[in-house]
Amino acid sequence: MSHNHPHHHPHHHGGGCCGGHKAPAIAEEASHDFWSTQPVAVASGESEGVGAIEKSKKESVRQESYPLPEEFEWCTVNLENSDQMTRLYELLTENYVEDADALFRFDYSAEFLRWALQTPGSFPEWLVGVQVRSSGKLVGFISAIPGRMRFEDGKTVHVAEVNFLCVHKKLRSKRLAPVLIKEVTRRVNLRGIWQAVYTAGVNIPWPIAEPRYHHRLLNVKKLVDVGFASIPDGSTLARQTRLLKLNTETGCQLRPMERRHVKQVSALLREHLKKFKYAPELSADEVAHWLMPRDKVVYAFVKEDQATNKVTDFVSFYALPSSCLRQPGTKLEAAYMYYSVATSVSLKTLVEAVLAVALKEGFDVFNCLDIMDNSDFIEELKFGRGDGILHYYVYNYRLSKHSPKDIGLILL
Ligand code: MYA
Repeated sequence: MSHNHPHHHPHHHGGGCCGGHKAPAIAEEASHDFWSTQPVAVASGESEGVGAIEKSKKESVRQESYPLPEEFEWCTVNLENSDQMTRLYELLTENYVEDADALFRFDYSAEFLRWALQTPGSFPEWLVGVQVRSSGKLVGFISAIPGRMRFEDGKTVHVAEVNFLCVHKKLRSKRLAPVLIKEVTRRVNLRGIWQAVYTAGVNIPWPIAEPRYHHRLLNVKKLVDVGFASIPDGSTLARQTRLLKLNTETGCQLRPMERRHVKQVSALLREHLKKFKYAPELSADEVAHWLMPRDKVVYAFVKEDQATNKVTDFVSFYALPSSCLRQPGTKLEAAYMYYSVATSVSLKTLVEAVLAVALKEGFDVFNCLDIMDNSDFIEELKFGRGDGILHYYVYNYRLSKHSPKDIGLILL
């Protein structure tokens, strides 16, 4: 049952097929035919040279789409059209991010994709597809949604948040990804936006932070059965299960977030995000979009003061299952820590309480990155160090290298 792999298998979000740990040591010196032509750079000293790399130039944005190989054509994916939604769902469930050992592949649900991509102010033409001309089959995709970021120089910048870059397995290594990236850049520029943020498992020029995933095992037996975790040498399943038994009597009363909480939650979050050097600025509408509970997609809970009914704390997570590739039909149900703010109790207490909720809701594992204040609870609550590294990037803005603690943004 055990093998000499670290306790937890990697399963990193937003990553390429190889985790940072598997990338060759010379990765950063490798030549990058595409990335070496792009406005990406890290500032050398503390906030030295921080700011936009290329000036905006709306007149010189290309008006026509970039050319594709003859057999393909561009399309815009409309998630309200059930046929197009199905085609996107299938492309991603069959071809999106896998862990380094090819045991798991992300299985973002259709409802999740609607939540992630139909956001306040989003632009339909930013959901960019590549299809086969003769059959209409979707074989490539990249998405962007609008947002605002506050960077280390204190400036607030309109950005695109880029995600779900995917090329069908049969069409890999043909340089389609750079065309998708250039095309989404063009469409973003046409809306007058010149910066972007994105995360990936791959190490490309230049990550501004490299946090690591940590995993709190909830259903130990299942995680061992599917190969996500293994029993340490000399231990047993029963022993590990006992060791990882959750405290379900935290005394911390959480209740599902409702519409009426949005204003207070927004104020708490806005204040909290000021602590970080790289953080989103979220309007109340955006907070409602990102945090109002949606079954099997996003879960958010508030803690209210007993006497005044004021919201003092909130905690949230999103649901992202993965297909277990060696056990067709089996899904690994993973919860991912999302935005949370603790003021009346410790973050540890809040997370401990929400772990019990996640277990009750049927999640097998609860994941988080060591960003924001998460190192305050990672060890005490028995999260295990994963081997997935998530790289944070920014396009066309020079920033200095950040410690994971300075990161205040969570992309899906
Ligand atoms: S991260 C999730 C990425 N998706 C996956 O990992 C799913 C599984 N893999 C695939 O579908 C393919 O392997 C992909 C590459 C599509 C990833 N980010 O076409 P190629 C560079 C950026 O021959 P393929 C996410 O969604 C690579 O270094 N670049 O390769 C965030 C090389 O360039 P260079 C990447 O394997 C996306 C070139 O592509 C990534 O067939 C943020 C090779 O192209 C990657 N994850 O396809 C995108 N992987 O030679 C950037 C490979 O220079 C957004 N490459 O090294 C930038 C901002 C744009 C908006 C700007 C607005 C102002």
